[in-house]
Amino acid sequence: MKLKMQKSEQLMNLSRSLMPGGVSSPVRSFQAVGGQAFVARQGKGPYLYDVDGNKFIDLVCSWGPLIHGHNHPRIVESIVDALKDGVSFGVTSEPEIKLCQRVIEMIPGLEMLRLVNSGTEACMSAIRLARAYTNRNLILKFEGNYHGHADSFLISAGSGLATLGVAGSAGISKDIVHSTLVSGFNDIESLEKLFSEHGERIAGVIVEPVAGNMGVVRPSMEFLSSLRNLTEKYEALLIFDEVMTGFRLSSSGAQGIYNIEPDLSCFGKVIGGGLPVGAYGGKTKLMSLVAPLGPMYQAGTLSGNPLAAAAGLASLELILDDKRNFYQLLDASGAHWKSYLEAHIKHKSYPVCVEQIGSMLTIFFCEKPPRNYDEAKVCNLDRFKSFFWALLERGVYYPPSQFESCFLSSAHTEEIMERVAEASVGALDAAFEVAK
Ligand code: KE4
Repeated sequence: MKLKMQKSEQLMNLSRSLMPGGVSSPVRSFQAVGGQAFVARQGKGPYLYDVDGNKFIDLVCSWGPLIHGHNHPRIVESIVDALKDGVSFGVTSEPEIKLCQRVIEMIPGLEMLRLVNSGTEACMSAIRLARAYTNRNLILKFEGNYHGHADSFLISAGSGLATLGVAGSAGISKDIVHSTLVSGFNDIESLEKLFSEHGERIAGVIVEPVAGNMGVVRPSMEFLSSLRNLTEKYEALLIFDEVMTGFRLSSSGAQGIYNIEPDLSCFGKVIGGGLPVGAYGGKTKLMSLVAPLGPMYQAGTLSGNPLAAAAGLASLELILDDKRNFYQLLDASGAHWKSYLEAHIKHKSYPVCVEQIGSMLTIFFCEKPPRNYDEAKVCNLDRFKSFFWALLERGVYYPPSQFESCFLSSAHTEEIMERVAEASVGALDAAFEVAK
């Protein structure tokens, strides 16, 4: 059924005259899938409503933060309560202390944390700290990983850059490019080679412990343990970017699942409950270099904002209310959807595969689950585009990019997921029908 998009079209025309591409973040332009991006009006539980009255089951959930769905009453209440005391103080407030305390309690080995306003800020501060601590210059990242839009990261990055089909960004100075080494994700050989050539000059390695920004790509255990061993051997810092995976894959993120303790961790998304929060942290020995204690400067007008901290705290406390069951239900939703899809894909012999871990899932339009960015890039993007629109027309909003992950929430009940499963199988058939 063709979607009504008149109001979205009008608003996006106005928006395009005011903001680049009419968006505050590129992926929202739907540029990778063509067609008219919709304008959101309201979110409620698993649903997103647009300004034309269309109602979608939301599989994006604001790109990860909304692990309890839209407008969970407990999170709304925490924001309203905090609001009664004020929106911002510019001095420490109790909500930010409590949020830090909660995050530190939930991540084994974490001793100290600094709150910032985004995942980008968390990751850029973590690499600055690695350079400050080691007095070295080089940072090593992985193809297809995305750590936000700080200069050092916009080299062979995933997420929005992959979505737009660009490897890097204009405006990055040459010396920044030369200070960032890039290795293949899951490629131990290339990692060992880079360390043997540059090891003594590497300040830190930053990695998405489970990659979500080329679509979901699991690490091999050997890859993660090689990372830990090599960084220890060469005394470089290992930084886990858990902005996406933190508190999504388990109550202690991906590091809890793979049982590897990084030197620094970056968080975001879930710990803000939908409001702007990022954080980076590690042992006190490292964090004591951060101003005002030490020589590494980092600051932020609205860092630790009391409303955002209150929302993040409520988000974590909802998880802790029954964390075992919380993740079991989320994981089951993802697993059931995956097996339903795989049965249909097998039955129809579609060149499609599904990668899923917990409540993160990607449907790849290629034969086998990618193990790295090169393998993800061979996906059939035209087929993906037809699938995206066929699914949207069936009332399900899937991420508008092959190189992103779906995010499920506790609001995605069994009944909702049955509808998602039916619609996604129908959209696959439609996408392959079109191709005939
Ligand atoms: P932000 O600066 O967007 O809050 O976080 C950057 C970031 C850092 N690390 C990881 C692993 C991330 O996934 C992100 C941001 N994720 C993307 C979606 N894949 C945000 C969506 C967008 O850019 O609009």
